[in-house]
Amino acid sequence: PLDLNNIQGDILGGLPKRTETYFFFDVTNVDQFKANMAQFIPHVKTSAGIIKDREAIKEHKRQKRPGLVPMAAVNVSFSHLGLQKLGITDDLSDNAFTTGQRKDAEILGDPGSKNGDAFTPAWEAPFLKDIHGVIFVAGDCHGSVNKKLDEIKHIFGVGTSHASISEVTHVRGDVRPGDVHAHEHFGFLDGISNPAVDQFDQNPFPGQDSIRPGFILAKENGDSRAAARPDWAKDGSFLTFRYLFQMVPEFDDFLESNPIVLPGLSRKEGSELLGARIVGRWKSGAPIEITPLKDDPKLAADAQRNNNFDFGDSLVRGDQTKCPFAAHIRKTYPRNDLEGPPLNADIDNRRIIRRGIQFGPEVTSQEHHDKKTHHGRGLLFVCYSSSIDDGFHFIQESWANAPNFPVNAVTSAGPIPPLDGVVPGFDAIIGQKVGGGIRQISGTNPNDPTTNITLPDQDFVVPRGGEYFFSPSITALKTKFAI
Ligand code: N7H
Repeated sequence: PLDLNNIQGDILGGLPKRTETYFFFDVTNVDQFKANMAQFIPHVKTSAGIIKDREAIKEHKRQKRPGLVPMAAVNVSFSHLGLQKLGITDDLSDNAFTTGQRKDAEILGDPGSKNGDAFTPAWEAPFLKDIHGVIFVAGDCHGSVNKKLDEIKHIFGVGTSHASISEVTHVRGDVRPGDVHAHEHFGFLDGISNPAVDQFDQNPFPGQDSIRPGFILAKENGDSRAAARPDWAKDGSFLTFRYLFQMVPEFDDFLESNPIVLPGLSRKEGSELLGARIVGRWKSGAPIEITPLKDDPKLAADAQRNNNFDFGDSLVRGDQTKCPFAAHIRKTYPRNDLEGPPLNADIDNRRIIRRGIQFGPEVTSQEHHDKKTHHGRGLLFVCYSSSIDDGFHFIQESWANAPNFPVNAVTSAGPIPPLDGVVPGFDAIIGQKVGGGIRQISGTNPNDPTTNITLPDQDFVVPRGGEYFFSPSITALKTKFAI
């Protein structure tokens, strides 16, 4: 069985949160840092601790107590530069991690500028600097989180002459207010589909495929790179952080200006349908593969049904009537497009566990009126996997950014022949136009799956920073990162 006391809590379980602060730091005094770590490690919330927290939250609800359970949970993660700084030279066997995200940004398709061979992404200044690690604190309210973060900063002497780390920057995420608290800024319910991890998630929901723990945790069953990795990497996981800004008024304007025209649909319903076909789910969370023409909030709220679908053998038939190939959830987890005949591919190594949180204010009436973003908002995207090369990096480069995917997927019998006239196009949510090609998606109109729609030049999601990290086990923290 997995040792849940040894695994950081955000990986399996997820830190319960209404707000979360990511504190990015550099190590400035290695010996002092390792000494401070001994005091810090007891603060790190484990996956076993998360199970207890969940029970406390359930009990609080059962007793109908007012408000939220006060809590603040801490995790820590290190970049490749951070490991180097600490004198940890073992190869964790992941190219993206070793390269670092700033250098990987060109391949990811992030906007930026080139000077000779050197590419500089158009990111916020702090993320262009070296970052050694990130300490993040999640909790029920700003008060709880700030208090905990102050305690942690105190341990490392931040801001004093005996400091062992210095702040590079910090960013705060907050779930959205009121009814939309579980929805991201475009308005869609998030956090519905994550893989179930064997030995942790005991009762997966229908359609929530289980994967072996080694696809998320290093050196566990399923980790194809296990042999190449040092012993201390066991039960750690790679954390991908992306600072993603969302152009919400522009996205809304695009939907409003391009409603899908179908008999019986009002213009507003046509716009909602376009949004649903771009994402693959209605704003409620209901999957369009099950309910293609009309939202179904009851289905959306039913965990037994809201993930229980796949895209069938539609690839063989070239069918995107119910859900476009380019829909965000189909691009990022193509289910039976690859797992079904004729490919029968195993894509468990492409699964990621997502743990994001929103940042920034609600859209103001001024922005709505101007159809233009004036205030930064979006998603602090975080995901875990036992390989960034196979997980986030691959999904972004080879699926979301690739107009032909999944039509050009290669089978053991060779590539699938192009479907008649169908080039699926980019993932309109996160796909980036590498090389400046025209951004199109097909299949937005259920009545005419081959019609293309051209997306505006301005991406709806704009990356403004990020880094790749490794979240070590508690044993590794004690033996490699502390004295
Ligand atoms: Fe996505 N969105 O609001 O449109 N995502 N995502 N994502 N995403 C998902 O199923 C969104 C991003 C995945 O198993 C939902 O829980 C936005 C990145 C994967 O069926 C919604 C941003 C990557 C899934 C969104 C963003 C992914 C998924 C449906 C950026 C990885 C699960 C809710 C601002 C490269 C697919 C749900 C499955 C679901 C949105 C980013 C990947 C609504 C706005 C960078 C694997």
